[in-house]
Amino acid sequence: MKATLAIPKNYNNVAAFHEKLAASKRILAVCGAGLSAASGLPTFRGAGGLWRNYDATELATPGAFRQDPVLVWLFYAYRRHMALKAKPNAGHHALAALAKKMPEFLCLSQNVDNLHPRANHPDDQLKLLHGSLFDIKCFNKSCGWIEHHNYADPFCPALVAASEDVEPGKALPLLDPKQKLAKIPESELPKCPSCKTGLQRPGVVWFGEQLDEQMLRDIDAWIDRHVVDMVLVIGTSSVVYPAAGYAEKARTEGHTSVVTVNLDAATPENLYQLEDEDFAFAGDAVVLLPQLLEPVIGPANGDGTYE
Ligand code: BV8
Ligand code: ZN
Repeated sequence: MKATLAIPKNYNNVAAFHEKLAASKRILAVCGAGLSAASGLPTFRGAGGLWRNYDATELATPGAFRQDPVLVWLFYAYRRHMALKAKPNAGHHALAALAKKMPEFLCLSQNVDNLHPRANHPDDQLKLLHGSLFDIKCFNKSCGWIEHHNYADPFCPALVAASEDVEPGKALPLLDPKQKLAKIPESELPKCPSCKTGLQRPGVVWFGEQLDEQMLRDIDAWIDRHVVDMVLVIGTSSVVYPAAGYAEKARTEGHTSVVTVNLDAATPENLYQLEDEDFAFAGDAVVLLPQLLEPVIGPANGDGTYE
C-alpha cells in the first residue's frame, strides 16, 4: 500500500535496517556515480552533466564517436586520467567486504571508473553493467577485438592534453569551453591492431548499445534463483535502463526491502515511492555504507578498508 507523504517509518531508521540485514541472506546492489563522488569523480548529473558544454550522455553515443572521434576520445581520456588518480572510498571497501562475508551478495555497478575492482571486490560478485574506461575495443562492430586493463595515461600522444594536471583551484584548459581545442588530426588516433581499419574506442557501453548478453542472463539467473531479501540502490538517479529496472525486477512483494542510499533520498518523490518494507537513507554513501553494513562487515580500519 503506497505511503501517504508522512515520513515513512523506515526513513533513516538504522535500527530497523539492521534487523532486516540480520535476516537477509541474498542481497543485490545497484550502484551509480554517487558512490564514486567521494573519490572526487563528478557524477553524470552533477555540474549539469556537462563536459565542455557538451551533454555527457550525448558524447556517450556511437553517433558522437562517428562524427568526432577526437572530441569523444578527449572526453574519455580525461575521465581515464581522473579515475586513475582517484582511489576507492570507504563505500567501495564496505561493499567489497560485504561480498567477502556474504556469498549471496551480488553488486551491479553502472560505474566505469574501475574503483570496485581496485577495492578488491570479488570478480564473481561484481557485474560492471556499462563496461570499463580501461578496456579498449574496435569501433568496427564486426571485428570484436578487445584489450582489457589498458591503463596508459595519456592513452596516446595525441590525447596528452587530457592528462595534464593543474594546481588546485586552477581550471584545466581542456574543460574550459571558451578555450579552443588544439586541432588533433583523426589520423593520430590509434587503429585496431587486428582489423587495422577500425578506430580503437573506449570499452564502455554507449547509449543505444546493447549490454553484454551473457552478463544480463547471469544477472537474471541470479535474481530468479531464489528470493532476494534486499536491494541496495546506491548513488544512482535510476534513469538509465536496464540498470534502473533491477530493483523492481528483484522485488518479491511484501518481502524484499529496496534500500535507497542517496544524497537526495529524502525528497518527497523519493519518499513517496517507498513500499512498507523499503528503507531510505539520505546522505553520503561513503559515510552511510560502513554504518549500515557494520553488523556484517565489522568496523572499518583507519583507511576505510576492512580485515
Ligand atoms: C540498451 C557508460 C538495448 C558510458 C552509460 C527503457 C526506457 C527508456 C529508455 C530506455 C529503455 N531501455 C533502453 C533505453 C535507452 C537507454 C536509456 O536508458 N536511456 C535513458 C537516458 C532514458 N539505455 C540504453 O541505451 C542502454 N542500452 O538499452 O540497449 C537497446 C538498444 C537500443 C534501443 C533500445 C534498447 C545502455 C545504457 C548505458 C549507457 N552508458 N555509461 C559512460 O560512462 O560514458 S550510462 C551512464 O549514465 C552511467 O553508467 C550511469 O548509468 C548513468 C548515470 O547515472 P548515475 O550513475 O545514476 O549518475 P547520476 O549523475 O545520474 O546520478 C547520481 C546520483 O547519485 C544522484 O541521484 C545523486 O543524488 C546521487 N549522489 C551524488 N553524490 C552522492 C550521491 N548519493 C550518495 N552519496 C553521494 N556522495
Ligand atoms: Zn578491429
